[in-house]
Amino acid sequence: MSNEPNRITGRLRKYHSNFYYVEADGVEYECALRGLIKKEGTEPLVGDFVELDSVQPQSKTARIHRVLPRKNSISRPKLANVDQVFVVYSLKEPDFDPNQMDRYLTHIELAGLRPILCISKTDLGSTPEAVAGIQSLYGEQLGYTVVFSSVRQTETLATLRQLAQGKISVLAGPSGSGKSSLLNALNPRLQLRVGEVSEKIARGQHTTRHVELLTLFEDQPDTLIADTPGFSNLKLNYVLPERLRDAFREFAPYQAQCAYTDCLHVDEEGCAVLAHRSEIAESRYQSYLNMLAEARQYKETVTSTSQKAEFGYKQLDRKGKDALRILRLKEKNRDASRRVVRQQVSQLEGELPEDLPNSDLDFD
Ligand SMILES: Nc1nc2c(ncn2[C@@H]2O[C@H](COP(=O)(O)OP(=O)(O)O)[C@@H](O)[C@H]2O)c(=O)[nH]1
Ligand SMILES: [Mg+2]
Ligand SMILES: [Zn+2]
Repeated sequence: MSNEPNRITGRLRKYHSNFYYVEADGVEYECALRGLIKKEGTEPLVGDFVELDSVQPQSKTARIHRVLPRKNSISRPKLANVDQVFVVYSLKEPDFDPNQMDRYLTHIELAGLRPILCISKTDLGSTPEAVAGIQSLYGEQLGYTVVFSSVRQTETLATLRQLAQGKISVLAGPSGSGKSSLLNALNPRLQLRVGEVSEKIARGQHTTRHVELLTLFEDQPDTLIADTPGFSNLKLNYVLPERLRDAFREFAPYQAQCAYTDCLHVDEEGCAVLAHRSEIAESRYQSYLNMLAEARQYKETVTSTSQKAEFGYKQLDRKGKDALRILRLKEKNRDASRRVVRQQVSQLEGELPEDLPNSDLDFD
């Protein structure tokens, strides 16, 4: 609650047709924005806690006075204060694809969010081997939380329910993997549209995309979840190779022993990761190589742009410019001690706005 009289705090749940819908003390207020907020550079995002003024209890309208500090944000869908992302991937229809799964996991890791794997449609003839294989790799070896679910076997939904409690979650995963069905199974009152066809129509060019935090349980206002139609782009064409490498948690135990700190674990001499290749899952390493090719291409684009003078630099977006500054710093300090350079680079990376590592999530 706020100290100011007549001000209340609530959570922005939905943005639609220039109105913000804020839930405060169990009431949904239709809100406009205080004029200066956008100028101050703090446009509210769904998921934000906001302070309301001009509260009209009868008409349930109010004005967003200010946005309270957020812990993170992602850009597509535009959301703030996200706790975790469920990657919903079916065992069948569409078939489970480990390399695609790794792409989702990598995007989420790079965004600094916690991924949870939800393997869906287990009723479609899942074999114990398939289930055990996924559990062993992603659960035991990599340490992710893995849940198996089927909307036809509602007892499988209990774990999902528990994991969602008290958190803001986002659903990601390929079209048709059963995301909307899962939400409907968890809360039948949601009545989300299910099935590939309707989704394609809903994504037509002239449809305004809007993101909404749904109430998963009527009695738990803090348990919120956003459905998304899936990613449109799973390419890793926005990170430098070193950052990509760091998103692979299985490299971590060996990485420090590589002969070169900037080792990418491909063919370098004295690479400790390569020395432990047998302990790293082949599918994961393949996924890494595929994404590394994209990250290297990105680096090349950034580097070649740096050779065109300032004009090219101006055309780079914020991310490109930051990447470029990091590259230049590394080049300039080639002779300085590695430790100092790394420190400067990590400082530079630390300076980036809080939403930068998140801004590449592309869920739509
Ligand atoms: N057999 C089976 N089919 C499912 C399950 N979950 C979803 N489906 C079907 O898969 C299709 C796509 O589901 P939908 O929820 O729209 O997927 P989304 O695109 O990820 O939201 C629909 O025909 C659903 O009926 C499940 O657990 N078991
Ligand atoms: Mg859907
Ligand atoms: Zn290495």
